[in-house]
Amino acid sequence: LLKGQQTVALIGAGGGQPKGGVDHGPTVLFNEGKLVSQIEALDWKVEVEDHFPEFVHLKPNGNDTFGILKNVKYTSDVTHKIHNSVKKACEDGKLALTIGGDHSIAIGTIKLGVIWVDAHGDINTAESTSSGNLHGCPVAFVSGLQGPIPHFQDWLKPEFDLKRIVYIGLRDLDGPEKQIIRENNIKAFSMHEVDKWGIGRVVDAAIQYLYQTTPDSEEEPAEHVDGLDPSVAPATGTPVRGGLSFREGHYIMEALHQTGSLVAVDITEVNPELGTVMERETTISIGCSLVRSVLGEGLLY
Ligand code: HAR
Repeated sequence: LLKGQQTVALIGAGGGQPKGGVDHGPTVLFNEGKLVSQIEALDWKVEVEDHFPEFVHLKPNGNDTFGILKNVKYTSDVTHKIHNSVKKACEDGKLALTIGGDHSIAIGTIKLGVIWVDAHGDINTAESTSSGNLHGCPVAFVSGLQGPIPHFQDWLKPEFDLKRIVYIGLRDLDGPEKQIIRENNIKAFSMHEVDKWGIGRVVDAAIQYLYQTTPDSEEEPAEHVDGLDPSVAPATGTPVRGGLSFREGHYIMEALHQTGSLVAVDITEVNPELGTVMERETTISIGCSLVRSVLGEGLLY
């Protein structure tokens, strides 16, 4: 499994949307969650590249806007750095594991075929967004649905083909996002399909689909803790009821491990500043267990 890779490049990220706290996701998963030793216990080498200290200096400011979009230069700077780190890790044959942060970081991490596990589609453009939050936009940015935007246009090549993304767990799309998904024929399994077919069949179909559309067959799952139901991952900025169960979330990770084709993983939207002490701990611990799961914990063969 994951042939050839022995090293996880653990990349700490942050940035994007204005609710504080989510930037601390990597720090709490590393320190309180003891993520590094958990990964080492699964026989992987770990190289940590925590960008958080640099991002603190970049700091968003109120004037950093483009139309309704907020924190544009800041998010561009952050995602550009993450992009370089992920690219380098993949070129060196390491598994790039990026810990958010919010999911604007996908602007920097997205690559070949992607399984996007989330309550949200995050495919808004500058025109369709009603919040102006960049974490609602990364899929539009990387695919070119969004035209050139200051700062991003200096480095981002919007070449991602929308045939190479599959959504799982959707249940909170904005009206224009539904239209964008339908018009572009994007493969999507909402919670309705998860209920109807069960997680096993949905994940099989998602993987099959990507093998057809992504001939080089390398995958990246982007698991947002808000894909999970808030009862299992409560400390997150945009919780939506009716999500994936604890086991469904882990099943996805195990099944992706089994493909042997993973190049990168993103875990995002853990916000340690939200919720009660217990909700915070539950969410940190599920962030860590999703990582262990995608590295093969829990699989016998
Ligand atoms: N659709 C809303 C917006 O564009 C909310 C997006 C929230 N996205 C995430 N991703 N939390 O995980 O603002």
